[in-house]
Amino acid sequence: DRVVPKRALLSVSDKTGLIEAARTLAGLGVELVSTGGTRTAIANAGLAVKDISELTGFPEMMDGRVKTLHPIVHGGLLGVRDAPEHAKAMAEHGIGGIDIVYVNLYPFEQTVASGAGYETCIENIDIGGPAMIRSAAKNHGYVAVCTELADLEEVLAELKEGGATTLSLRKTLAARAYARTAAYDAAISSWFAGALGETAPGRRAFAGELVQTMRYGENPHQAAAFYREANPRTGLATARQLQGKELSYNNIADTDAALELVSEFDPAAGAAVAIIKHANPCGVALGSDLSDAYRRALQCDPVSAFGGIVAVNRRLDAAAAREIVKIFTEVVVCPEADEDAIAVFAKKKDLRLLITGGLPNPREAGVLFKQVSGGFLVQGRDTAHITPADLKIVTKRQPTEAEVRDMLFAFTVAKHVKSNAIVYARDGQTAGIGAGQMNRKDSARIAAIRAAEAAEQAGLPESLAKGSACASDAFFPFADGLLQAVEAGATAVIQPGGSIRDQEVIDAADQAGIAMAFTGVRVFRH
Ligand code: 93A
Repeated sequence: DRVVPKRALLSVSDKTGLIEAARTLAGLGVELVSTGGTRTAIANAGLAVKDISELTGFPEMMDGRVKTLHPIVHGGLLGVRDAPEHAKAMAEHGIGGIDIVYVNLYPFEQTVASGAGYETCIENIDIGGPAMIRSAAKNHGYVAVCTELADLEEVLAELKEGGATTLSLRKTLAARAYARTAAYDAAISSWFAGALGETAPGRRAFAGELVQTMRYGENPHQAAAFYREANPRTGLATARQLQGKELSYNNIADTDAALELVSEFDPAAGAAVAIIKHANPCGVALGSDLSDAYRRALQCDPVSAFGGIVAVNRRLDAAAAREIVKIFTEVVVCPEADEDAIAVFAKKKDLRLLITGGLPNPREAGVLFKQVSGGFLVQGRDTAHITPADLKIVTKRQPTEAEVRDMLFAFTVAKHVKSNAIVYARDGQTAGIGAGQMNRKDSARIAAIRAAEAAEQAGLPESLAKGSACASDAFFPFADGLLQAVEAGATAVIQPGGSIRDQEVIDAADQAGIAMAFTGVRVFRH
């Protein structure tokens, strides 16, 4: 299972770290073979390196389109050393085995991202590179294939330790290699689809570039990875992590939920903070500034906020940072941050700080995927946005202006709460959130309990839901859920409407003397 490498083929566009790695390989007695530019770089560093043309007997030709596409190269990569027939063919045709391959591809993705024209993009489609990667990966029984510097460094570490590569590492590298070539081809096909004006959502399904493989997924026994789309919208995929451990699968999912929620609130209109736990918000608030918004968001459910994820909709300042670090927080995500805010977090080594460079646009069209057994569902993003003009007041009592503001705020939050969702909100602050229950009445009841407990914890005389607006993500099928909201202290209700028992629910609202608005739009989230 151990292979003592004699020859390595290096052919890289990104030459970062190349020389040092080449020097280590040479020092370990491995012969170096390279293509034009890579060979020149290595030779200029004073290392012995063979030109691929010396091996193939052919010059690089056609503007480099054909450099490594030759049986001498692919025979050396694919030959099964222990198979007598293969060994015979190798000997007969003068094919020497290649034991290590380090190839990173023409930068197609970067070329597209730079806005390059059609011809330039086409010229940056690497053919020989992926072919070598795929050959080497197939023959991982003998060949170690590296598609990025970190891979080669793992190989070098094994060589330094035991003078050979192990089968287990070669297998891991092969899996990574095919992930890389798959992502590369996906980027090409996705770019083509765009260039041809095709917008079928399925086209983008596999257009992912591997960002990170994780130690595990939702649970420790599940493998996981994070992929970035070829041209990602601003958000999690564009985030830069300034500190803290690597993000886990759940961290990424929750951070995304936090960011998508907070981006609903226009930063020009006010500061907003969302605290997320297990994919649901446990507190969301607007405020005079981010510190104020954070304190108000925290007040809704300080118990759940512990170990939560905080997203803000504005440039993060030091005062808000000082508020946030008062309790344990897993991740803070913001569009931008002041230097002194960053300095506050630096003292909390475990906290991950992410800066996205902007907010995702909640109105931007896009697609969502959900896997089902043997297939996947595709749907458009939920870009629903309700304004005062969309509201149909169905009760005798008209809502006050403040109630309308709270209704819209609560409904916006409800859009980001797992169904069945009930959200009580008052003065731009969530008072109680009921998420993920199988019936709406239970969600209303849980939200009411939260609002009462939050008041108790804050030493307030009455439930935070007193005088609140209550949002429901879908219609109330019966009056019971609405009555529950009334009992909790809501004076206004916002819901899609559309139940066959709407009239029953409207009558109950009139009887309770509250105001109710229909949105005509449902915001389920499962
Ligand atoms: O144009 S190619 O598709 N044809 C080839 O035969 C070939 N072989 C290696 N591109 C090819 N490569 C790529 O050249 C490698 O994947 C690498 O990205 C690049 C390295 O070229 P150089 O060593 O001249 O800088």
